Amino acid sequence: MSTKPLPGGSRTVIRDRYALIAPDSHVPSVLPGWTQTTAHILISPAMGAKLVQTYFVLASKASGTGHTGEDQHFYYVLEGTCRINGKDLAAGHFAWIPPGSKFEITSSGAKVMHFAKRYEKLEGTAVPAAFFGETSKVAETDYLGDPHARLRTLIPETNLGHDFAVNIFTFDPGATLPFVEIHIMEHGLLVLEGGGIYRLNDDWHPIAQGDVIWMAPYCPQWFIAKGPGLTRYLYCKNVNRDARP
Ligand code: UGY
Ligand code: MN
Repeated sequence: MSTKPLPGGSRTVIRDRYALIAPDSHVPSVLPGWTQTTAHILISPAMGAKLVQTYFVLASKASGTGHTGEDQHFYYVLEGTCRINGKDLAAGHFAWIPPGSKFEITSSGAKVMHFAKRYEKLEGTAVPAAFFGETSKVAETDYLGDPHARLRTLIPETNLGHDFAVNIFTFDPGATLPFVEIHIMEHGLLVLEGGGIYRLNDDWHPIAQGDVIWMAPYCPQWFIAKGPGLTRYLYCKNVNRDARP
């Protein structure tokens, strides 16, 4: 049985305050500096976001080079292996590259989720150095006291030099966000596994692995995980700054 939507149908919706982008809607972009790579720019300022979230599919002999400029970059390896600025990374590994830095990626096959956001300097704090990490080495903590909803914080938010969080949420079947959140921070999100029902603004959407969600500031948001297995999503959030425009 096919899971493809009927012609002319898709779960993808683009609204003023949020977007849900299902994998069947992806269209590749050609990006300068990249070879043997398919880039899907899924969230961007063109839809009203302040961040850019891009899904890269690197084929054999793929490479990408460039400069972060005023942005910081976060790379999360979903599948395969690649080398970023001299460091070998496998699935579940990640890299944070500061603004004002060169980046160089090579691979012979990988799928990578990329977040970019303009870095906001805070008086009196240093711009952090580039770092690399592995999801399995980051401890999980219960989210607001709920052992069935657990969070891994991949960027050390306690360092006020960082203005960007990237976290992985893991939900047991039936676990929920504890309340309908409304906050000034913006999110970009990728469902890594599992699924459930996401409330976005005044709409409730079924979501599944591979879905990407953009939540604008103040977009009401809530989630319940379906099961039978775990649900995990990777998401980013602006933090540690006065987020007023
Ligand atoms: O960090 C957060 O704001 C998180 N609880 N939001 C979310 O998962 N939609
Ligand atoms: Mn939130």
